[in-house]
Amino acid sequence: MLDKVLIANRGEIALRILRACKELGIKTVAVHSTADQNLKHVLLADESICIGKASATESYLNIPRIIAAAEVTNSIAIHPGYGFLAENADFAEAVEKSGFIFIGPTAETINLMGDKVSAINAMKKAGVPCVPGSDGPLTDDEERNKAIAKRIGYPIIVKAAGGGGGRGMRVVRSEAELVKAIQTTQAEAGAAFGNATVYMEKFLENPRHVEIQVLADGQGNAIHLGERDCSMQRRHQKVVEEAPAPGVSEQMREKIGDRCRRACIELGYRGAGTFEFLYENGEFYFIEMNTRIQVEHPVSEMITNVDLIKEQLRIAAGQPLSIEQSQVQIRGHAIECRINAEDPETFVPSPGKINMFHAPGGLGVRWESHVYAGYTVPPYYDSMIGKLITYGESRDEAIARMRHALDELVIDGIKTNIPLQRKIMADENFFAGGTNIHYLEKKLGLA
Ligand code: MV4
Repeated sequence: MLDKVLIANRGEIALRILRACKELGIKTVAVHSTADQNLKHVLLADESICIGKASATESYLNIPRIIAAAEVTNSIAIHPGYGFLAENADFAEAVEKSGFIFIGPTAETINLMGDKVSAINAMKKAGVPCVPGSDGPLTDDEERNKAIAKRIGYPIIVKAAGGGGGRGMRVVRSEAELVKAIQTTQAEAGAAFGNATVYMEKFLENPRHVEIQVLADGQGNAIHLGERDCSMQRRHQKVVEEAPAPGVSEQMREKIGDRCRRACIELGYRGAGTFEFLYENGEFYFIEMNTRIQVEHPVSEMITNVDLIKEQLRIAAGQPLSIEQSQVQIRGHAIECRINAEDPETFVPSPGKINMFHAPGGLGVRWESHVYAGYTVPPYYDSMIGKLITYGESRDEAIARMRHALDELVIDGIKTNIPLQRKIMADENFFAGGTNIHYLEKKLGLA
């Protein structure tokens, strides 16, 4: 096993990684900004190092500082968590060139998936179903672009190859708008991502966001752990996630999961990964692959009993996967509510000191958070301060547990989105299951 792991992240995911390391007998190094010396995982780690000022660019995004911290602590490997440097190929490369293990895929794989055009091409080749599209970058040939759009059929969407996660996209509903839309998206993409490459897809009007979790050891073994439905979102920020996705049958799951599993083997993928799909009328359409552990990984853990972080650590240590596909059993249902320090109506961040704090509990209730009574939520980072996950034998049971767990959870002194989560858990359409990516914004009167 790895002797010592440096955790290059903060908040709940840093604590989650620390717990997995402790279970495996791995020593831990916490790196933190000047604003984060009182983070729970910093206090619990074997060693901790301040790597810079509060601003993320000076600390959690500062590659030389993080590598220097790994050097002075004799760390073996670096876990990037999610966000920050998790999908930065230059970081993965710098880590490996400095003689440490990057807990994730190779820099080459991160680059391949970071360019959405090359990711789609690789997936198409590997037999993963994709959205009908341009199958490559658009050129400056206006007639060619019009012909592609005509073949796909309007409405289409123009997307930046360097974008992803909702940045750099434009919907086009008729040929009259096409040329200008491509030019504008190219200009924006060049400015935002330093890459003006754009491509085209059929625009799906009312899809759900369903993603497949995979694990691969880079030694020829890969498994899928079923799907998650992440359609309950606002402005590309997920609010509620669940697994399995309502209405996805075991046969559909096995079919799409096997495609993802085989693609991992064909690509030589290593680590945890997520295949993002749009799901409409019973069909899956690949859009992007995430090469990191994701915020919502616990719902997959709850229905499979596989510890995804421990598997990441084992894979990084060069061990083969501890389970094969036939041992992955999906059982029950799990729901995750993201808990944010923000105004539940305006979504304005609400940092500050937590006075009273009570964690929920009981059978099938999991609280993933670094916060405690007396903790001050700093204003410099993401407003997510915890994740409440419930498990049940059925979806109804998971929802019932979430309702009472939200009632038990007390975070006093700052504003949180707990009232919004209670509203969602009381929503009849959420209860019915299968709402699409536009549902929450419509419910809130924002779309
Ligand atoms: C789409 C789409 C409809 N059709 N692609 C937004 C985030 C990025 N990952 C891809 N996105 C979308 N791509 C086609 N061909 C609609 C979206 C989309 C979306 C996707 C997932 C979750 C939330 C979303 C919100 C708005 C739009």
